[in-house]
Amino acid sequence: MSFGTSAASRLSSKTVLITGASSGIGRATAFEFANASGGDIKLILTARRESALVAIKEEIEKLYPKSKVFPIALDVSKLPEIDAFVEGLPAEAKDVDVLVNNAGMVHGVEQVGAIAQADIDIMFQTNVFGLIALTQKFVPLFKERGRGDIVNIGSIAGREPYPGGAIYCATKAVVKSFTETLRKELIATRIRVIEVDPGQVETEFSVVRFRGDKSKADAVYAGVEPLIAEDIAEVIVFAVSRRENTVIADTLVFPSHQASALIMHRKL
Ligand code: NDP
Ligand code: 8X3
Repeated sequence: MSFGTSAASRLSSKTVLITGASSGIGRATAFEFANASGGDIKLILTARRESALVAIKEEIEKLYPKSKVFPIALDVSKLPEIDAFVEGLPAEAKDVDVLVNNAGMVHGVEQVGAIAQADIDIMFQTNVFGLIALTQKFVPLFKERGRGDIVNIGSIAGREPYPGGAIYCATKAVVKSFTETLRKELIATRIRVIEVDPGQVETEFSVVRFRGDKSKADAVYAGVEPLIAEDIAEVIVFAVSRRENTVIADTLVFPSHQASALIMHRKL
């Protein structure tokens, strides 16, 4: 999708850091920023799978020769790595304008009483502690420069918890609460705090939820047409490319068959 010249000029020369950029929404967001800026953009792409990031860099730089992509391995659940990552950013990409906190995951559908501690730990470490730690690093830098955008990817799950999602839903509720506090704390600045809450999007997310069981992951989408990662990428890039005084504070994005976390119209 093209947002025209205003969006392109607002994104021009920006440096955008995206976590969880190796697949799904993060990957699509990288391509969408490159497209909407007309290629005049620097992208720092992070995730654990560095080879996937390198492949995305090659693709984007080929499609948009003016763009510059920095693929950097980062496990956001490993908090000590976050300081080193921020301090080690390449000189030409140090001045980050936009932080997209997208990395996130769900493990399992067990109900309370049967949830493995390791699953609780990894969901909180990734979805909550990693997001908070990176945000803590960039808020002072954005304050010094007097501007910056923070985009946090929440979920319908953070608004409407459901059975079998106690931990994942709780992590996304934390994201919502943290994001709203941050927006209030930064009210006197030009730092924009944006939350995008997707409904059902077909990515690797469901495969991770079912621990690699593709048939269970696919069953989630039986009889429905879920969103694709690009739909959410367009919303993220739209929000960031608004006029500087405009904050798309919060969005909830469903596919048309979905009206809540569990209310779906299935054609079976
Ligand atoms: P994907 O599984 O396709 O992508 C998740 C991304 O997060 C991958 O790039 C993965 O990369 C990265 N990631 C996971 N764990 C870590 C970690 N410890 N450190 C760094 N990166 C990590 O799923 P989506 O694109 O769908 O998910 C993106 C975001 O959207 C998540 O926050 C998710 O909660 C949210 N969301 C998704 C919905 C959906 O239906 N798909 C709906 C609502 C919200 P790697 O494995 O290489 O580290
Ligand atoms: C992912 C959406 O409804 O599968 O955040 O939890 S849901």
